[in-house]
Amino acid sequence: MRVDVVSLFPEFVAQCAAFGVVGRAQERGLLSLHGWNPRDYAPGNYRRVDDRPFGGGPGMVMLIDPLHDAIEAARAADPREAKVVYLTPQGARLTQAKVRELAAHPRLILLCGRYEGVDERLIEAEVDEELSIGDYVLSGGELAAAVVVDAVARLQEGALNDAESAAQDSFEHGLLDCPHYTRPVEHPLGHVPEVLLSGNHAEIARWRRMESLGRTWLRRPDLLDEQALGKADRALLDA
Ligand code: 6GU
Repeated sequence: MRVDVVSLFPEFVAQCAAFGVVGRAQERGLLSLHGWNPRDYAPGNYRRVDDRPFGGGPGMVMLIDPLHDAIEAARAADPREAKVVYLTPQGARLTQAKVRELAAHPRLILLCGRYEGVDERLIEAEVDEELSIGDYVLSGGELAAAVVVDAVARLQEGALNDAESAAQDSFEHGLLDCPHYTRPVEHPLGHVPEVLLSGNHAEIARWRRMESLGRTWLRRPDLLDEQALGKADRALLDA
């Protein structure tokens, strides 16, 4: 898929995507990332991209035209239709379900705001969806855009190795992951649960599922909706 990032700091998002699974996805041609700086579309020697808010108040608001021209330049760079996503704390919360939906688009344009925000008319005219990555305030949308890029890149077919795909599967069940252990079996900090050394794959699967359910119950009970608990879980709990 192709992702265009419209930002005053497009290199920042590119750096976040340069390593690990996401960097490899780019090398494999599964993700192409492009940056567009609204400052390059701002006129005059000052290359102004923001101005004071009408009605008064603190901070600055990003101007319509430099953002508009940057978005249109990004659109024109590829004939496929792009979904335009504005990263803002006012957006709907990003979930793994939303990530799966975004990852299926051939193109995304991620719009990052700075300052107090973006002129509302630009959002109304150009933006398809507003997304937030959580209930806290960041200085700009760049970190959130990097989060979206990472999450959609790893879902591209061929981005993950077998081992990584397996780990992905367990989270896709909507529960928290189980604990993991590796060598040595005995360590001053403790030893590895016996069941994991038993070679009994059915028992190991049951233990892992129980740990996932228990952790989710304790840490994130909000995730334990009707859908997450299937017949297999009832069977586990009854056993
Ligand atoms: Cl998408 N942007 C900003 N500036 N802050 C955030 C956010 C986005 N999501 C959570 N906090």
